[in-house]
Amino acid sequence: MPPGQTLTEKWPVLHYGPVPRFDAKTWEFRIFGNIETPLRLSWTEFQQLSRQKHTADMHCVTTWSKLDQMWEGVPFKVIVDLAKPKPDTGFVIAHSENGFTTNVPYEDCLKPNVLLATHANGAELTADHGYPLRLVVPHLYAWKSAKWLRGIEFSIVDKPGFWERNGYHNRGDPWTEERYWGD
Ligand SMILES: Nc1nc2c(c(=O)[nH]1)N[C@H]1C(S)=C(S)[C@@H](COP(=O)(O)O)O[C@H]1N2
Ligand SMILES: [Mo]
Repeated sequence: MPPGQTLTEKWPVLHYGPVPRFDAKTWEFRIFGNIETPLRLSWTEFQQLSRQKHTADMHCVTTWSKLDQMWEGVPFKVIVDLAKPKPDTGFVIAHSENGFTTNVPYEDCLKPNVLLATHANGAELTADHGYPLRLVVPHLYAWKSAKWLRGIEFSIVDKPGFWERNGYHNRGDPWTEERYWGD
């Protein structure tokens, strides 16, 4: 366990704001920014992308950790191969419903267990946990694992997101307790 974390058996729900409704007819996924191939995918198209399963622990900055989450979804690498980010790409900005964003260094997104997940522990994500799609960056605090994901932006410059502008650390490594701004 990372320092200062406490094990939880149940899976807490944590986010700011309301749980959005999903409509497969109007949902689209945008891949944009500093890339060769901007794309918009419908829900049907998104579901045809290749998939993987990864088991990983989940660490929330409020000190709970949930071990051995089994995630299933589209590896971040699949998005990179479609998008073809330009060599000066430094950051990834995850865009979710209701304007929520979070920023992740590009190289953190290239770790093999970073997923755009549709399933957790063998079942479709529930609405509370991000249905139909969430980012999972297991080696950073869970606020980087944006629920209700609607797009991925590749950027040269960093763009701190919702929690990062509200006091959370810009990167959020649980092993070195990068919890809050100034840590
Ligand atoms: N869209 C969105 N995603 C979000 C958040 C949020 O406020 N909005 N909160 C984050 C935080 S702080 C945590 S700890 C995890 C919690 O995920 P869970 O509710 O599935 O446990 O979601 C993250 N993803
Ligand atoms: Mo969190």
